[in-house]
Amino acid sequence: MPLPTMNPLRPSLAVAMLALLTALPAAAQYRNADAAIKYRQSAMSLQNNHLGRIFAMVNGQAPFDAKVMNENIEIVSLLNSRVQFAAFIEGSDKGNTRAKPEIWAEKDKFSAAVAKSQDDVNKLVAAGKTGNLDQIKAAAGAVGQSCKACHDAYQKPQ
Ligand code: ASC
Repeated sequence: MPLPTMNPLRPSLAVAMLALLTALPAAAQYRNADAAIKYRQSAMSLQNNHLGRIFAMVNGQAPFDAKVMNENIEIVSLLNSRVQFAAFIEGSDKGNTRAKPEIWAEKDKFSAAVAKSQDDVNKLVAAGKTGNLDQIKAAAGAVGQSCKACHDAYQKPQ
């Protein structure tokens, strides 16, 4: 009996498989919605901590040290660009979370707010590299404002 010949993938099937491959990991990285909620709360907590160290230097409550400043900016940048916003997966609007349903209902607006925050963090990274405290101060202020704008719009009050 001849071996069945493999049909080349139909383009539509290939596209569907690609879509599945790229869509799967986002949800599959978390055991369930609660795990995604905990993950993003952990990221938020770390961002708050490292932003706190940045603001302490910017506001003169801690001595300015460019190396320490850049280490903290680097951590915020990593969390903001790769960690924090990966965890707002479908179905994680319910549970022990202050995330408002608008995050999922107005995805484009939320994505724009996320992009703005990442843009501001990128500017802080650039400012950090200059080592100039005034420039860092201005850029950190903008990051603080975009954090606040997003929380005002998308975080239920405590
Ligand atoms: C932080 C933090 C925020 C912002 C915001 C700035 O460090 O956790 O949410 O800065 O408070 O206004």
